[in-house]
Amino acid sequence: MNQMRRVVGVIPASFAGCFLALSLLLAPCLTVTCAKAEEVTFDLRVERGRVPVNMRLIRVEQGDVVKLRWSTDQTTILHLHGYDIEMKIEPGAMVEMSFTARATGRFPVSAHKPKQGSGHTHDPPLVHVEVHPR
Ligand SMILES: [Cu+2]
Repeated sequence: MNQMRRVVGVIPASFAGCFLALSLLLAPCLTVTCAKAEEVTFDLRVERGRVPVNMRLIRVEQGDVVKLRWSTDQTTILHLHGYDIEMKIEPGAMVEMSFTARATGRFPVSAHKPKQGSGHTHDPPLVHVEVHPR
C-alpha cells in the first residue's frame, strides 16, 4: 500500500495530464453508445428493376460499417447518393457496396440504366439508406 502511494506520487505531472486526457478521449468509447457501432449487412436482390418492398428502407446508425450485398437479374449501375458510391452489378455475381456511415440523413440508391450519351438519369430509388444519429 505504502509502496503503491509512493509510485503514484512520483508520476510526473505531465504524464498524469496525458493519462487524464487519454481517459477523457476514451471515455465515450467505453459507454454503450460506442460499443454499439457495428458491422451491418443487407442482402438486396434487384429483380426487374425493383427490390422487395420489405427491403426498401435500410436503417443504420451513425458509425456503423454498412455492407449492401447486391445481386440482380439485369446489368445495372447503382448510385448511392450522398456517399456517392457507384457500382455496376451484373447477373450471376454478388457485389458488395461497403461504407462507414459517417454522415447522417436519408440517402437514395438509384439505378442508372446503361445509356448512350453523356450525363445520367435516375429511375425512382431502389432503396433508401437512413443513417440515424447516435
Ligand atoms: Cu446517380
